Amino acid sequence: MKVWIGVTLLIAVAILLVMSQLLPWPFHLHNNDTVQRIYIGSMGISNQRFLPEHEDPSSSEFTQLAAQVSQQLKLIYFKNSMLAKYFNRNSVQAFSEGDSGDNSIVVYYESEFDVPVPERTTVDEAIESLEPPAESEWSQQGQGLLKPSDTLNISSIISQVIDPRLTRSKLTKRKFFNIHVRNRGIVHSPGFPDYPYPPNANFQWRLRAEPGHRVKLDFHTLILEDDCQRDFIKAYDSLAPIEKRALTEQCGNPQKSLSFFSSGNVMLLTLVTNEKENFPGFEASYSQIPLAKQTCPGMFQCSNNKCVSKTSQCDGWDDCGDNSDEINCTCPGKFQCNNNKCVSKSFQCDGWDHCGDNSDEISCIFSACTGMFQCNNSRCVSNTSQCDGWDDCGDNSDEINCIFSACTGMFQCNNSRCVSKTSRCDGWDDCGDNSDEINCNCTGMFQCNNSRCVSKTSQCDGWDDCGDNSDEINCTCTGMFQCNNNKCVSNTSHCNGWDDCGDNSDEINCTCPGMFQCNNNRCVSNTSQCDSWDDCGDNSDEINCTSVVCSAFTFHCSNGLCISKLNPECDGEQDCEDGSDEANCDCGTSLYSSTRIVGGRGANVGEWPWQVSLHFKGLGHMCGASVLSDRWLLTAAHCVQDTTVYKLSQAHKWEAFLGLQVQNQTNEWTVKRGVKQIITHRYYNRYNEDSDIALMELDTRVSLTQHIRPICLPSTTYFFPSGQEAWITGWGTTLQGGTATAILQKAEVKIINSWLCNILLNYRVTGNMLCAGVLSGGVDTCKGDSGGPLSVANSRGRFFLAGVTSWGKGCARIYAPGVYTRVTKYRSWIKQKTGV
Ligand code: 4AZ
Repeated sequence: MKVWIGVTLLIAVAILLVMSQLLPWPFHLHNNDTVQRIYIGSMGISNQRFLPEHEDPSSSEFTQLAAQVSQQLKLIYFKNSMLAKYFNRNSVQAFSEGDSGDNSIVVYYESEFDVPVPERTTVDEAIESLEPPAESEWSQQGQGLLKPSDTLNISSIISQVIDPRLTRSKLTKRKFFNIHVRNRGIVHSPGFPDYPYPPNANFQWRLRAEPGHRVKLDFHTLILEDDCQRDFIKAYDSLAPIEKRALTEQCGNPQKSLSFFSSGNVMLLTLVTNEKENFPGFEASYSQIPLAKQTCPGMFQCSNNKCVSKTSQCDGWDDCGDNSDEINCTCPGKFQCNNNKCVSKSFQCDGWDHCGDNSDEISCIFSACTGMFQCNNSRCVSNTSQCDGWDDCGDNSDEINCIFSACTGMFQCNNSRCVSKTSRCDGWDDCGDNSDEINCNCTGMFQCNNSRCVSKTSQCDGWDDCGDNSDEINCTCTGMFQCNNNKCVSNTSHCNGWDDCGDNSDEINCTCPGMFQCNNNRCVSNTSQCDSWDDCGDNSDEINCTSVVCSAFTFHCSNGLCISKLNPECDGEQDCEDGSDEANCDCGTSLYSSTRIVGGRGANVGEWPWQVSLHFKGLGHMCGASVLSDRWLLTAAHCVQDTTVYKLSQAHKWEAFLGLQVQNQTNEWTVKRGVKQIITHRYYNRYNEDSDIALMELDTRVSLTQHIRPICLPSTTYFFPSGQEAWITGWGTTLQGGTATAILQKAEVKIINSWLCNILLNYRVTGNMLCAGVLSGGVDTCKGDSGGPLSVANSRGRFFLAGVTSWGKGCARIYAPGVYTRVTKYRSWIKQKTGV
């Protein structure tokens, strides 16, 4: 075992060496053994008055005072032999009014040191424990360096090593904004809401309220990358990014409302981004509020004036909600975590996260675990933990390189774990390394490559019964056509224009000698081209025709002429001579049209601005709808049919919530409206759900914003091909028979061929319906989603309303796609009733 510990240590040292070359510049190694370390601090000065000129770094007042501060800081450092040895330079960043009356000022500065690697912690500690020198000390210390008149009365000092993410060498865009918070105003990330924020940026907004006031910052929108190590915003109760003064750090798309208060009259907001994936960013409003008088007797008063128990201070939890109970903390005799919690020093580097932010487990230098096994992550675990089949270390390092021991009465896995003998060859990886699933026998059955046993008839039936497709490889199809997925289909299926294989392999490499080959590979007569009939079934014989007769497959320009281009509307190119294909295109875009968000089922704020939640008074959310204009919504007719108990057809009983993301969480951008009238399609058939479409007119118009925007309506001839990706959204149930969700959900589905869908749904799909879903099941709309949109993006990323969520055979079942009202069929009706 010693050999292994030795090797592990060697590897660890090698990794550390390699890592040191990759670390951001403040920690870059200098002449082999020193690192540059940057400390950021603030200092209260009680014998200097803050002047408006001190805001301007180019003013003589700024430079003069900055020089004095640098000089005096240097003297403070020089009192400590270690700091004196490694000090490099100071630079003053900003000044603000002091707390203690007119004649005081606060200075914010950076100090740079070149520190030998082993001394980093000692220098960090020395910097963090700096105390303001007594006035009398200057006369001895200064010794001619400072004239008495130059001496600054330092009342407080706070300084700390800078967050390394703020000094990444790639942060090429560094910008400061000075904002006076006298009147309410807006601060937003560059480009918001039209463009994503820039990469590799370090933007700092310095917010200054009038003396005797606090700064209040309220976020309306915050949509950043999910990983805070990459992109984040951070607000500080200071004008400099001092960790101990951090009010909050945020990334991703937090759902809660975010409001922050400073304790004094300044606040710093920073946005730091890396080179990868840029998101819409943030928008926040700032204002100033007068400092409140003491109102929390016997308790701690938060900056937002909330009263919390005194024990809440510096306990590592944000009890105030604005983190003001967790700033300015010190931990005498203890280890101070990055979140300011104080934990015992013995918890440092013990392999467990006592801080809650893991800051007690980073920057650890490996030490020995006497009499115990040392994990690769430095944790010490009992020697018996080694090779017992369980990951006691947390990084599995106690379970690698094991020499096997016996598992009495059980099966021993290759990773040494013992599992029940019945785990062998049961098709499940009980060992965790699949060793219980190899070398299996399946008597009378087919043995899959993953060792599962399946019926012999499962072989070559076109379905992956094994789970690893091994029952579908090496198949031969005698007298039939063999698909790429090894399914056998009739020879006549080859090149018949239909995807009989399921993977379309019967429809590729087709030729049509002497005939016209359609895009779906079907062969049609040459005379079928441009005859205004869709002979191909995918209209490909009717596109790119020079002279076109108006038909069901052409776009009708407003001047009466027709063009054959498929879906020409709002594609950014003028196709009609009169430009009518590009008119009325202020629709179908969202905050997300320039960035693509993948993963996660919860929708982001502003991602589906046409989504509406329809509440029936007393019952809450019942159905979805789509915004068509500032006055009209489109929903499903079945949502507004009277039941024996509820008069759902009565307009005044409905409330429409626009710009909503989380049910019952309204905010500045959500709008609630009553409904003036409901127009149900007169051919709505409650027995087969044909014409399941209804319009709702709002009682008053809404303002269209980035959170409330119409979706584009497709023209009568707009074509949504099978296989095209579409998005379903809604607050409906996430399980059949389950409850509705609070957060708006989104999922990607595909348009399903109507002919196939009709077969799957027992011939109940009419021409006024459109199917969409995932044939393998698991993704679908369900109860409560009805009336909501089926949104499809065009070539320019602009969303068109392909369908209105209508019905289905249960929800999310295999081979049972959802059914949507086909909006193209109702385009003229919508125009006639609403003018939209
Ligand atoms: C419903 O009950 C419902 N899977 C809506 C859509 C679907 C099924 C049911 C489609 O409102």
